[in-house]
Amino acid sequence: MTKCLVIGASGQLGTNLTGSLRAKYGKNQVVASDIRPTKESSQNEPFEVLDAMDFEAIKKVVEKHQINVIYHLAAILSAKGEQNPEMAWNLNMTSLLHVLNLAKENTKIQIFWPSSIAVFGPSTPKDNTPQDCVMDPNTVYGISKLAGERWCEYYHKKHGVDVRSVRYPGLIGYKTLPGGGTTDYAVDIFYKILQEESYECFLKENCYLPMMYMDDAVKATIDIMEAPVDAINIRSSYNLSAISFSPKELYNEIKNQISEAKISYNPDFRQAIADSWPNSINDAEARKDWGWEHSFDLSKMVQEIIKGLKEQLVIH
Ligand code: AKB
Repeated sequence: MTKCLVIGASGQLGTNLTGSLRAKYGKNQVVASDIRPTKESSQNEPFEVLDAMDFEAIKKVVEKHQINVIYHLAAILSAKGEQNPEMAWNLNMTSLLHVLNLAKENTKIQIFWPSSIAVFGPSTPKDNTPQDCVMDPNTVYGISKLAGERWCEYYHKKHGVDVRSVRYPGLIGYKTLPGGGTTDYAVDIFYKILQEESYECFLKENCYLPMMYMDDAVKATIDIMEAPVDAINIRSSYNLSAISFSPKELYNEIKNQISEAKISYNPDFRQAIADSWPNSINDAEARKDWGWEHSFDLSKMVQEIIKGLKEQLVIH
């Protein structure tokens, strides 16, 4: 019987993933955890306050709830990581090594750990970026994700740990706000346009980045974890792709539905991060090995977000 622990359950992906895992396996089969309780955590039971930097605390929660699957999502993302590189490196690496070491002690525990398109860098081929190519990340977040991928493969080969991973593109959802990423503009734009009719974008209008709607990201995460063990041929991390667009294309799609929408561009330090990442990703291996397919294109995603956010913000 699957019993999951989600570390970082109050974050953007964590909130959505926890909900879907509970719908699938049952509420009590999925323990949510985060560094501090949130307003909602009393309705989010089972919930544990858990510091991902504390090995003994993670071990205690795993033993208490007899966890056999850990989704370790806690991390500092690209933009925030550049403000405090040492803290980003420490959190991203130490917490990953804690869950890998736990699974090394008990190989019945399966691990999901997210990597990112941030593992790529300025010398990486920009278009249709292959699974294996030059990787020279120049953000601390990207460096930690690339190092993390090497650790995952190492723990699988040396210690038989069943760790699985995907390189997420920018994730776009409306239920929870992202925090500290470079692709966050693609979420912020919806809130600002619905509330204030205009948005000032921190990236250039023609800056293409790989992106994915949250429902697709959750589906990919559950699909890779449920795939038979011999289908998983890549133990570092799989390229994963859905859509690629620029701020201008996203804005045009939103304007089709909200004619008053306005945008201006004022690129900041995040532009250099975006410039170092691919425009689009080749995810043939994920499609071949475990049957990955995305469902949301740009227009379907925009419709879904505007509808959902209007209900959430009570705008008519
Ligand atoms: C970020 O922008 O830092 C993240 C990512 C692409 O991993 N959304």
